[in-house]
Amino acid sequence: MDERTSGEQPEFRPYHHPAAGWGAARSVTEFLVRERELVDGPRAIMRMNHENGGFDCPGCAWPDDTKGLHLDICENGIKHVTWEMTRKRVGAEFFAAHTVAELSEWSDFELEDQGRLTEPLRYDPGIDRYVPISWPEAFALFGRAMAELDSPDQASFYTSGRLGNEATFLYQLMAREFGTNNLPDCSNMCHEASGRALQASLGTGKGTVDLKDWEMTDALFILGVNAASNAPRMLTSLAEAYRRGAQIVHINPLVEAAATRTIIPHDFARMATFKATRTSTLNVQPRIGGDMALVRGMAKAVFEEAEHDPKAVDAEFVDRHTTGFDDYRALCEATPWPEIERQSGVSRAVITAAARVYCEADRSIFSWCLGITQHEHGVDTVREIVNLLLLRGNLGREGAGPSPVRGHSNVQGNRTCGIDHRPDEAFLDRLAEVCGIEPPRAHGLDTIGTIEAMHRGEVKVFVGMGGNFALAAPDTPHTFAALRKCALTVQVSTKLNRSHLVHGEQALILPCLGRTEKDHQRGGLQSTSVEDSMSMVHLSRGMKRPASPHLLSEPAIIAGLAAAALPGSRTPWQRYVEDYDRIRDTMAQVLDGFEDFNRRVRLPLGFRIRQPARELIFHTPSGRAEFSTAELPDVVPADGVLALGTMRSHDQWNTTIYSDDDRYRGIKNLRTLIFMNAEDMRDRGIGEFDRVDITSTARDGSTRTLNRYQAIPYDIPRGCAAGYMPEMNVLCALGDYSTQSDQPIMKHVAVTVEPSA
Ligand SMILES: Nc1nc2c(c(=O)[nH]1)N[C@H]1C(S)=C(S)[C@@H](COP(=O)(O)OP(=O)(O)OC[C@H]3O[C@@H](n4cnc5c(=O)[nH]c(N)nc54)[C@H](O)[C@@H]3O)O[C@H]1N2
Ligand SMILES: Nc1nc2c(c(=O)[nH]1)N[C@H]1C(S)=C(S)[C@@H](COP(=O)(O)OP(=O)(O)OC[C@H]3O[C@@H](n4cnc5c(=O)[nH]c(N)nc54)[C@H](O)[C@@H]3O)O[C@H]1N2
Ligand SMILES: [Mo]
Repeated sequence: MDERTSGEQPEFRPYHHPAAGWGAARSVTEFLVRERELVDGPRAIMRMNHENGGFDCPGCAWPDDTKGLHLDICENGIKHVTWEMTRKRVGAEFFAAHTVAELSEWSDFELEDQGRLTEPLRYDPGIDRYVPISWPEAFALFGRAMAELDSPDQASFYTSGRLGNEATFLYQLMAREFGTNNLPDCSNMCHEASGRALQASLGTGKGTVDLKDWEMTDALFILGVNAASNAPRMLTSLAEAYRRGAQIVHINPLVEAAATRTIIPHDFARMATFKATRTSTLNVQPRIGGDMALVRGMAKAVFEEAEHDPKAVDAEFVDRHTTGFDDYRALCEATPWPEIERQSGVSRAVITAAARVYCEADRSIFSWCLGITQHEHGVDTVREIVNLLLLRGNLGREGAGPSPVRGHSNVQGNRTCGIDHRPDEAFLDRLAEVCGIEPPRAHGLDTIGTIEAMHRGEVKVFVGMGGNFALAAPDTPHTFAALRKCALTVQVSTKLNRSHLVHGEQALILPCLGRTEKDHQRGGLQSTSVEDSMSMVHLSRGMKRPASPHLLSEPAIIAGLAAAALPGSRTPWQRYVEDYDRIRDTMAQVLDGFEDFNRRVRLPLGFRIRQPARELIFHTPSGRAEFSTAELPDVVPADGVLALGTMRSHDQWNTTIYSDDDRYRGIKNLRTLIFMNAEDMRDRGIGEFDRVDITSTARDGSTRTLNRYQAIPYDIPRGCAAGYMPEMNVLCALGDYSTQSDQPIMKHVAVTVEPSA
């Protein structure tokens, strides 16, 4: 696959400038020029994330500024929107000119760089090419393949977190009416651990805070997120917090750009004078996987503090709202400091300093992303974070609580609206009653389960509603082989990607409208709704002419597929598509918190889904917030082994690579790299840019190797290493998923590194 060499020499020069600011402005301009979008790009960008009448930035799930700030945009959001709005097109002539075998040799960058897909395509095995097919024929082909299945569970329906709420609802309805809960989604690889932990601790799968809380908090603890690249609008909140005198503690094996200084994107005065604001008051660098021990240590320090200051623990809150406190205190007391230091990789002095910040703050927020979740013990770690919050009553009041940073712009909405392979009974009951279907009750397959079932020949039809399943999932060759065993693969996409080339016996590419584009249906111009990381639901309306007249909206594609697969269905598929208000009316009856959906979603900022835990109502077995008491896992790698975390560069969006640069980490023209501690390099006789072979060993003892990567000495704890997804998925064994969350362990891969022969 991809060793995209631009021909230019790789460079590494540690980055000392503030995040965002002029570097970001220059990068955006270069990008707009390359995508030939100088005219429409800026106009569209001004319409992004606006209350009333704009479209939701498809970039990330960070909430929109509520103060009507009319330039709440960021470098990566702009790149992401521009990527969708490119003028380049990939149509029938292109596919006539290239066989799939030939395209398989192209890099992922080259594939997406062909531009927007323009018409539905079917794979023709006789000529190994994709050829045009009409929409009705495409739907009929799908219907025939579905009719041939022996059981509904032989189909699996993947969602990437872009899909709007209305399409999401139709998609899960189609799957369940057909008879399966096989609804894998990208959050199986992302925040499954957060959802399960918060559900167990607080009886809600989501965070409880919103942006106003961020504005009021005294202390922010940011764990395992590279905000400057992946949630850049968080920089604004960090800079504002710093200016107001709040404490900001970053917990990350790498000191990422957001943990230093920033010039926030719309702060023109500061852009002009190059004045940066600090975005950190303390940086703590645990070893990879060391967060749970670190948080346990902070809790232990809080208990120690409580010996001379009884107010360190909020006894009244603990008493009234929680259960399991005594066991948790006993566990913290029984966990010795040397073990905490060894497992976290952080000294007692530093852990105590972080705990002091926590004790001195009246209100604290803990925010985290993949650095916490993509581990074997991700659920336990999130629960440990909640334990620490509960100790000081940091829940159910302003400026305090848990705040996971979600990934895709609507990944949280997907789950809310029914994408869940383990749906709860109450939801299914309501779906049955309102929609007149008999949904299956058995749990379905998630992402890993789907790949395993394809291998066994048990899943034969795969539908990818967005995303790039082939590259996003772990164990690349193994996942490819699984997809190739399918009878039919269907990809609903905006651009050409690897998942189109790694296909089943039959294959369809169904091109859809992007979020920036006008969606005309019989009932007029349609909007769709999305939910951000902080549970705000609001409308998004495209304003650009569609990339091609042959595109359909995602709801229309789902309705077409559903009608073909469900002959005799009484669901009014076409009526739903004519006017999305009708979908919303049904959703209002099925989904908790969506009452009066059509009216409330049209309020200027939309509406916030009620969060019971925020109001100290806990849908847990005990009816209280529950402390957890898990043992600390052993995360210290064996001698000679490194714990490798796979992550994103600054210039990529998951499987979409914009360039081979990673500005904030000082990298140019290189993705096939591994960041290592300088002493770990010296021990192995490896110098900067030296070629190395990286070998992972899976739990089952099998090994996987990437050859001729280049080593970069980096400020990362000994025993830890980092490199880029999706390339490094080759090293992640399919079987190595968390026993707690079923999430692939993408941040803690055991590897050995040696100089290439
Ligand atoms: N521009 C852009 N924005 C994006 C995306 C994108 O690809 N590009 N992707 C979106 C998606 S789907 C998601 S889920 C999010 C992902 O957002 P992030 O979670 O920021 O994603 P990663 O790049 O995987 O970075 C993981 C971070 O965790 C740190 N880390 C690794 N291991 C550990 C650990 O053991 N402990 C701690 N404390 N930290 C650790 C890494 O150093 C890194 O800073 O971003 C979303 N936003
Ligand atoms: N090793 C490793 N692997 C990882 C991760 C990691 O940290 N490490 N992170 C994981 C995470 S958090 C995630 S979320 C997954 C990402 O997994 P996915 O969501 O499956 O992948 P993306 O790269 O976001 O998908 C990009 C494709 O989506 C399509 N697309 C874009 N916009 C639209 C649209 O509006 N509609 C439709 N229908 N299609 C559209 C385009 O064709 C584009 O090629 O990757 C996971 N994989
Ligand atoms: Mo994600």
